[in-house]
Amino acid sequence: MPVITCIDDLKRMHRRRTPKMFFDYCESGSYSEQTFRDNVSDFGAIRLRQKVAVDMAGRSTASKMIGQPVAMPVALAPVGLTGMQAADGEIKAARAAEAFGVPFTLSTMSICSVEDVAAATTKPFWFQLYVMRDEDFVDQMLERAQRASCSALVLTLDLQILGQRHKDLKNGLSAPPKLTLPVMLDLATKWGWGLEMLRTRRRSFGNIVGHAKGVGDTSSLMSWTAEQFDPQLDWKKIARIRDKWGGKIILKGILDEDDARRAADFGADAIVVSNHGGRQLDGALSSIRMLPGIVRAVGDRVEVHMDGGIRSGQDVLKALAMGAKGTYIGRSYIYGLGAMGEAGVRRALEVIWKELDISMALCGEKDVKALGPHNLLVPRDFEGNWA
Ligand code: HOC
Repeated sequence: MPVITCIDDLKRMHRRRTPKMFFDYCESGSYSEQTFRDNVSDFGAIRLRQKVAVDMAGRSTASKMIGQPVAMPVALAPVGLTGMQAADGEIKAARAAEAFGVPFTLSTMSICSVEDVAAATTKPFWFQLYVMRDEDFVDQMLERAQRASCSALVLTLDLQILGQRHKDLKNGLSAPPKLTLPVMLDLATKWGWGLEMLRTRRRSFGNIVGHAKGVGDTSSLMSWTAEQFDPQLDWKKIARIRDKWGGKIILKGILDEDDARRAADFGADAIVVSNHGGRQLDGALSSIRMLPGIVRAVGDRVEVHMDGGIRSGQDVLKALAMGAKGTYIGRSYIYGLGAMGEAGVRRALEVIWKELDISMALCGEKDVKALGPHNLLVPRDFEGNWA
């Protein structure tokens, strides 16, 4: 077993172990992938301010996200097709998150259904929903998430239409994979993955099969979703969903200060500053670059979270110091899942937690809630040169 010291180690193992089409699904952005790359590289432009001779005993990363206690302010983001990275992937990720004490968010486009995950866990998780034209589907999903005792609804707003990811088209992404010659040659080297997949019955879209007639694989799902994502999404529709849900609601995909102010007026419990991991509007600025302006725009009127590009505890520290009250990791835990299943997700969380804890200490901070701009060195033009 190789020694795993950082998220990149898990990524290398994930690449070796998982079919190319699913690794690529995870490791891609839309079109030129500019925004996908910027999400990661812009974290590198921010530096941490080192402090010495400060009492570091009794540090704490514990905090709250939307009022719920978390071991560290890092949730597992909703990721489509997680159950294709490893058999029963959503269940494994949810269990790892539960054991660690951080929220798990189940995607509408998951392989394990909301009922599967509820049956395999003991604490409430969060459910992510797309706004679809088919109100019956939306309402049924809300009811299913309510029955599963999900403790927050994460409503994705930046996917009214699917951004094109070249790799998925070139690979013929499907779930389960269609057995073309290149796929079979690839699977021949990924037999551990294949054996696990043969042992589970969950190989298609658990939340959708049964509702969308004829939708059994990703190619059909692509057409179904292309028709279903609601191009006429507006705040009235968001309000309808909020009223039907009646619980905590997090609006995900905010990248603009006016939109953030609108979400605060709307009364969201939190917003997620996000460009969908660089998978939607290619050319949008990175989440971390947009975060400070959005935090200033909304003040304390709504809790601000962020996702996009977090690959280390240092990145988490930077986002929190820039004003986020919570962060999400997507690819960072998917690498772990693809590498080692549930143990890999746990490992990803441990790596990030340890990096966060040690970096906090070296910045002279004992409490994650006390992080702020005083911990950072940010280039003067970090925000301002993109007017
Ligand atoms: C085949 C799935 O959030 C993503 C997901 C949404 C995918 C919908 C179609 O891939 O970014």
